[in-house]
Amino acid sequence: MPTNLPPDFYEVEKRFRLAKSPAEKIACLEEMLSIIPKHKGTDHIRADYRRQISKLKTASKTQKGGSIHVSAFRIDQEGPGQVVVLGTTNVGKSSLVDKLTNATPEVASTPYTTWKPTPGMMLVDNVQIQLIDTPPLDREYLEPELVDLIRRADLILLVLDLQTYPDQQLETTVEILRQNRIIPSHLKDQTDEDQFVWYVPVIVLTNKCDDESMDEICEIFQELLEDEWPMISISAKTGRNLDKLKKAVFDSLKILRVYSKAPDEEPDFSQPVVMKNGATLEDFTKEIHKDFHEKLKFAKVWGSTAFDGQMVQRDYILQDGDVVELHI
Ligand SMILES: Nc1nc2c(ncn2[C@@H]2O[C@H](COP(=O)(O)OP(=O)(O)OP(=O)(O)O)[C@@H](O)[C@H]2O)c(=O)[nH]1
Ligand SMILES: [Mg+2]
Repeated sequence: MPTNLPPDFYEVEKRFRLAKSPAEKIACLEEMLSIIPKHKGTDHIRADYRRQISKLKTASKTQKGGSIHVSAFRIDQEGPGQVVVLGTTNVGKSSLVDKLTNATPEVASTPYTTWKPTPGMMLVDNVQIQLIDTPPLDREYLEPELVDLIRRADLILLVLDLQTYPDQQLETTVEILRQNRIIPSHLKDQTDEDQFVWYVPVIVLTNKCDDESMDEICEIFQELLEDEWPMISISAKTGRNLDKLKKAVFDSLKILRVYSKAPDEEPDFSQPVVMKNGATLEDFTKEIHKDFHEKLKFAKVWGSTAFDGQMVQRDYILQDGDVVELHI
């Protein structure tokens, strides 16, 4: 990447990295193309942006053309993972997604309200995590595409209504999942079937634990399960323990945040690059731009396992909160 780029280029580039839709991405790339100085040194970058624009345009045309059926159950991952909110009817799945994300799924006291999944983004500190509200799990019928969605998920939030036989709901839900060869990953050791099954991490949420008066029932329920399940009691209605839930989701996805900075500048802590635990500096350069990946000379890191400004190699394992300055 040329070093003499105007500051507004970096602003647009940041927006591009955060852009969700193809249209937004195309708009940012076109803006970057108009800002970037036109000379020999930038030829390959400009060509790269043009290629990306035409790819995105072709992809969106194919979708608009109507020749491809886009199912409501096919939800592209946004952010570092897909978290599926599951449970039997009326337990408060839609209420939870409504409370925690920018989505507004329908909530109603009557059963079987939700009939298609609705994704929304939940802000945890400075990271947007995708939650998906789903139709109720039912012994009678389970949409095959919902099964696929669950199998692909990075985490299941299994919602129970604490006020209506939560033990039966848990049993029903786990049985339905098992019938579809989906096993909570913490039960892996107790499972004989190790072929053709999908292990997905699960956190049980005992919902409708609106205030202290519900704590006793919740504790009894927890004891009943002998701490076998990762469990948090929450209230989608009053917001109880939702911060605890957000932290548990973040931890479960096993992710870390890295901040890039230019020499002699402060990092922007509102714009992390989110990576999987165990990611290296090499992986980080790929996220930023292929030029950094190919031409990296050295990098300086500020963070918990590096002393301030320490020079590190490509195999350096990044830590949550690291600030990285790349030099090419
Ligand atoms: N008291 C209390 N009621 C809640 C809470 N969360 C949801 N509800 C109520 O429970 C009912 C069902 O809520 P929904 O969010 O529609 O439940 P759902 O699980 O999405 O239901 P389906 O779409 O049918 O599967 C509504 O009347 C909500 O107001 C909660 O934390 N406390
Ligand atoms: Mg619903």
